[in-house]
Amino acid sequence: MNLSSAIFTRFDPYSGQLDGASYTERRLSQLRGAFADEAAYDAALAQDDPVIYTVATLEPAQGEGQLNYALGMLNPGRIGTEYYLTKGHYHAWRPAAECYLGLSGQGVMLLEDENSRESKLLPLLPNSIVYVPGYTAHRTINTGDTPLIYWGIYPSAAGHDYGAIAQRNFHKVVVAVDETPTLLDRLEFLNALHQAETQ
Ligand code: S6P
Ligand code: ZN
Repeated sequence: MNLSSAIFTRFDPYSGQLDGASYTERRLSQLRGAFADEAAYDAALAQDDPVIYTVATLEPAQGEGQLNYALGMLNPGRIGTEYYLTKGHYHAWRPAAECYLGLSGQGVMLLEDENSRESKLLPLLPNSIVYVPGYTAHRTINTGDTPLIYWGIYPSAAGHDYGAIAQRNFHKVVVAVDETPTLLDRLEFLNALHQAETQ
């Protein structure tokens, strides 16, 4: 077995720092198309290009039976009424499942089954685990006021397929309605936005 030195690692459950990890940073400008309200997206980006989330990844080993893991840090905020979110993806190796563990902050996970297109909205909170089955698109959403910090643990062969989401975004959106996180159909939400604009 060819293990790297990452067989024991320390992390900070409040900042998302993970010793020895490689970091991916996603700024607002890299999330075009992810948020439903394009006008709100353009207006926000004209003001600033903040870091929306970071992912600290450790790959102790590759190959059959191995696990990789990542510590996510998703900032609080909204574009229009839609909460800050991750791009979302399927695993390139579709059967690969994943465990998400909430560490700090308050959020939800949006799951969408590739075949049935059925959606599930699950809380992602400290001391809770969300099991993401294979063949399921998954997106993390921060519905709180503080950074949402969480683990994702997945087979090393899982990979990411972002293209499928870029082509066909999730069917549902999570937006603030009377300050309450609410799951709506994307099309209904967009129609309501359009109607409000033309009134
Ligand atoms: C990887 C796992 C997470 C995400 C992270 C960022 O399989 O699901 O580490 O990479 O939550 O999301 P995304 O959609 O930008 O990769
Ligand atoms: Zn994943």
